[in-house]
Amino acid sequence: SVDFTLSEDQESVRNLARKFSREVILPAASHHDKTGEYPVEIIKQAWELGLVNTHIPQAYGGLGLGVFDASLVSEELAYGCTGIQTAIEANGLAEAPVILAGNEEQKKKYLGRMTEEPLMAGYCVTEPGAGSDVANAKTTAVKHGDKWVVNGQKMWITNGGKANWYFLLAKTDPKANAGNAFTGFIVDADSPGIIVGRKEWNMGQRASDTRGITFENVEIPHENVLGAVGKGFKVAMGAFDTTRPLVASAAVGLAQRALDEATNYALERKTMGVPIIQHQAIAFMLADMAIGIESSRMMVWLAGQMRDSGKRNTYHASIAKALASETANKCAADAVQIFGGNGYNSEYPVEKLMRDAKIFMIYEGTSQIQRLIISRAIADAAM
Ligand code: CO8
Ligand code: FAD
Repeated sequence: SVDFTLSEDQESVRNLARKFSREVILPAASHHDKTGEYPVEIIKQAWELGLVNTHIPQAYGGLGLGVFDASLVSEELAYGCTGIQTAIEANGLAEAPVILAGNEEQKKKYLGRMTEEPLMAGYCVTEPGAGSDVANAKTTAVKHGDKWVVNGQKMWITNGGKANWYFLLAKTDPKANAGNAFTGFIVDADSPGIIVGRKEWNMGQRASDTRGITFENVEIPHENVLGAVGKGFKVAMGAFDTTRPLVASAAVGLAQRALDEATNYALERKTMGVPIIQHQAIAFMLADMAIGIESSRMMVWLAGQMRDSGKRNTYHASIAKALASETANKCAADAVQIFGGNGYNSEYPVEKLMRDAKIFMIYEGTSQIQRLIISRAIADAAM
């Protein structure tokens, strides 16, 4: 049977996130966008409410929310500001490989501390020369006794300058195929040899901290290997099955915000003697936004529900991610259109939405990479 009615617990966590987002995140969004200041106080407050690290299992002090429930939270947080939401959810991305592949000690140590203190974490996979093509990443880890020595460069790391620890993907067998060449590690951010780059000044989501990280002879104890040596690629990819639906839900939150802003504006603004919402050209743009939002949210819920029930959801996660991110871009661009000249100006909220939306088609796998994954699944199913 299929039932989309939310339980009382789900309603209550969604309402908590909604209230926090509208009362705390949304009013501060413009400031953090203009200054690029990292939203430390907001993240602390969100952490106290249990809205950060939502996936950490109860055994390690977290709420242990599934992807479906977490998507209700991330959509709401994103409604207020996707820059702030990304900073928060990047913790979830760093934690996902630990939840998937970590042993008891690693989970206690690294997940446990996230629920004891408002700390941040980062996921270090992308490099200056390899983003979509993860298999081409060059950072190496070489074993010396009971330590691994890491050299290389990571790029575009969210929470790069704020993290207490990183998930790191490094090549441990350069001659093997992708599935056997990489190992996942947990790295303490204060390890000697880690050089954190400058904060990148991006088109949007400026509250989020994105940096390059250089590893120069960084020593990692063997006990920080995540899962089996050589099997890190699947650990890194497996995390996306959790996080791509959540990135998609954040895009839905942004799209919903664009629709709400555009609707309110269209009811107020008058031309040719009537509110512009009475021009069908405008009203139909709102209708198209709703079509995109409702269908994207359903795909997020499906991909999340599949993950939570233990089904392989890679194909559905990619559909949700591509659909929601492209919907967000269309909705934000149409909201700017509906606002006319005001839409192009930073005194109004929608130009920020348009700048913030673009990254959803790039990070966590570009729209082209989602189509690669989807089309490979189609071909596999047909064979
Ligand atoms: N689960 C388990 N195993 C997997 C998965 C998966 N989802 N996907 C692939 N594998 C396995 C394959 O089965 C294969 O195994 P085997 O060797 O045993 O057959 C092995 O991994 C290699 O897979 P492929 O042959 O498919 O590898 P390819 O190199 O051909 O292609 C992709 C892989 C799909 C192109 C992959 O490299 C990819 O997804 N690229 C995009 C990378 C990406 O998404 N990067 C995002 C970085 S993080 C980020 O952007 C964070 C943004 C901020 C977020 C904040 C909010 C969350
Ligand atoms: P490329 O891979 O060089 O792609 C360039 C273009 O070619 C794209 O349009 C792409 O879609 C297309 N393309 C590439 N390969 C194919 C193909 N096979 N078929 C068709 N088209 C193709 N990474 C992390 O590891 N951790 C993070 O926390 C993180 N946060 C990020 C935050 C921000 C703000 C940004 C900008 C990036 C972040 N990333 C992070 C990196 C992000 O995941 C990559 O930028 C993204 O995966 C694309 O990789 P790339 O930039 O190397 O582009």
